[in-house]
Amino acid sequence: MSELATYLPPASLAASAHVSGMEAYQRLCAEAEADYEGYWARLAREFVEWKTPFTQVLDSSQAPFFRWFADGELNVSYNCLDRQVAAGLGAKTAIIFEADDGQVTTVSYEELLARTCRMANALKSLGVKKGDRVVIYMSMSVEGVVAMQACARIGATHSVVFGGFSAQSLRDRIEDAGAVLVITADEQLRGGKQLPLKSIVDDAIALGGCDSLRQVVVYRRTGGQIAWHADRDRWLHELTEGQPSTCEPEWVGAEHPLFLLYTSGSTGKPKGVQHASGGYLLHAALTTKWTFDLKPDDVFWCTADIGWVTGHTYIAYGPLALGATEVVFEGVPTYPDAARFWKMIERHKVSVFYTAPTAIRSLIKAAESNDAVHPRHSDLSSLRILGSVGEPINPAAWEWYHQHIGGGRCPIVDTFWQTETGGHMITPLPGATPLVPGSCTLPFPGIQAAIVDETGKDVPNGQGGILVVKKPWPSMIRTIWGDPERFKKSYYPADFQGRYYLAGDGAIRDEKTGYFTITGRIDDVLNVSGHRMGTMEIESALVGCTELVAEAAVVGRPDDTTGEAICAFVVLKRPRPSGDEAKAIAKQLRDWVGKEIGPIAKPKDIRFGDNLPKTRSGKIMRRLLRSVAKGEAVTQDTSTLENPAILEQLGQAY
Ligand code: 6R9
Repeated sequence: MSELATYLPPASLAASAHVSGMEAYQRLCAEAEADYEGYWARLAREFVEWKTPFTQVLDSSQAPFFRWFADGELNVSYNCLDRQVAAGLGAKTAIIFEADDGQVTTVSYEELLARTCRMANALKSLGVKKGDRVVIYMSMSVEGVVAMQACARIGATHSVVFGGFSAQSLRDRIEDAGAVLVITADEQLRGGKQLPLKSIVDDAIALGGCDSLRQVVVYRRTGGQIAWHADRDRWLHELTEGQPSTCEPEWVGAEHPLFLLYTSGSTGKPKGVQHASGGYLLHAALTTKWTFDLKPDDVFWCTADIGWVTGHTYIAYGPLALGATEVVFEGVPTYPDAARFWKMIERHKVSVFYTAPTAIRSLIKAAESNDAVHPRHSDLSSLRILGSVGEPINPAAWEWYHQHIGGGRCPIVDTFWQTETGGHMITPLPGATPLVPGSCTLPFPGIQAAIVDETGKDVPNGQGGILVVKKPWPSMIRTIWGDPERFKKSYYPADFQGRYYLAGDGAIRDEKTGYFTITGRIDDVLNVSGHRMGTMEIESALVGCTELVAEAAVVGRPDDTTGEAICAFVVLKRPRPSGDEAKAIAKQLRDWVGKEIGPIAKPKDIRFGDNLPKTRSGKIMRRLLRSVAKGEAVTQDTSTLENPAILEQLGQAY
């Protein structure tokens, strides 16, 4: 890695950056090193407005259930909205919303505050109280952000469920969270298509088990036909009509759960990652400011969906906590054509653009096969900083992004972080860090990232190992909702005597620079287009198709566009199919998984076998399946394999 080109921050950007030059970065790291709690306390006072100032900083008395600023009181929505209005930013544009069909609306801070208050009052009128859980199942919209802010305002804990998840997945999350209310929309618009939302909520409830749920609030987006259950369904516009545009914020303790967000783990059902209010808000605001060097005149655009953590921290909270102007986009990057992003950057004069490698890779492909959608036809001169998140960005995609989108002048911040970490953990700072394509470079100041071996011992640079964080940080996961034991086992395992946070990724540091490169998950979690998917989840969905499937194993294989692709090996309850029959069954199973989990979990490849490769003790040999999935010759030792002939069969196409 050290022999690869490094890109220095442009001098003009470095000169005026919030963190200007490597010495400034190192000073911050040294400050945290010298007085860890003092460092975070200083920033917490600078970035968060407290109703009641905290006197405690880090409380480790119940480790690994760490608490930050616990006796402080605040309101997150107050910090994002009222604070800006009070500072004279009421008329400033908070959100530039571009709809799927290209229609643009802007919302000022004043208006966003009024809409948040009306929705907060509406929720209160339905009896929603502090601590209640509210599921938000909406697509990208101003209302989605308002719903999150309104929950924060009244102290309700939101749990946003990505609009692409199925009724079954939604049901599981409503049940696990014990949600009292779901906020949804009649339908969503994506790529010119009207797709269902409310009917999926109906299906989720019909599956049973949502006993805690009292009401469903529906935002009218398309006006499409939907079924109505007068006893529980309420239109959002009817509820908010006539509600006062002010609402006293509910002051909560810093540890009050701001949100739950379900994410895939290596085993079992998705886990409800619980985040607190104070520490989370601090890191959201702090990282938005330093990592993106955000200034008052910037137009920030994070292309993530609010259904993922990136949309929480870098759409719903971070930019608003700084009084920034941000773009919120309803649609998809390929509609009406694959120049949509570039045209939007030009239209809205976006200066900081944050997206995922999978989007970049698919837009490179599109631009290479159709010149009309190439970014050079758009004026991208407003851009100053680019960002990447969700998965490793391969150097070729990095270089293209740098040259064709950034015009060779914009630093790319490759931000490594997770749902559990709340915000950036390892990332360049654009006015300080020399960049190496493919490396997320160095820890954010104050974050004690390290690489260790299986016993928790530090490994030297140049030698790969397990990525850990040695000290707790303010925006870290607090627990897994309803399952503290699983929290401990997943993140503070006994292997490291419960001392270190285990990220679940492997990493390596460069021998000379000490730069981090993430080498991928070390558990059974796949990363498909930046979305986390547990292989076990997909396997259990497949074997849940009891009419057809006897056994299934799921592995990932590298994919040029999506990073990893899902490959499923299936043993049917009928003889192994071939030709058209195999194709038809594969489609049926893909649709089944789409229905069980959501379209993002549909396996790209499905192979059929009379059996799976197993050891004599009956364990599925996944490492062999990974080779078969890649289409490479199996070179590993197969001596423990009970039925070697099966590998050839599983490798066959149909
Ligand atoms: C923010 C987010 C987390 C997992 C993480 C890692 C992968 C995220 C990355 C990256 C390499 C980066 N990941 N950012 N890998 N470089 N810059 O994506 O959260 O959905 O929880 O996924 O994504 O494997 O462990 P989440």
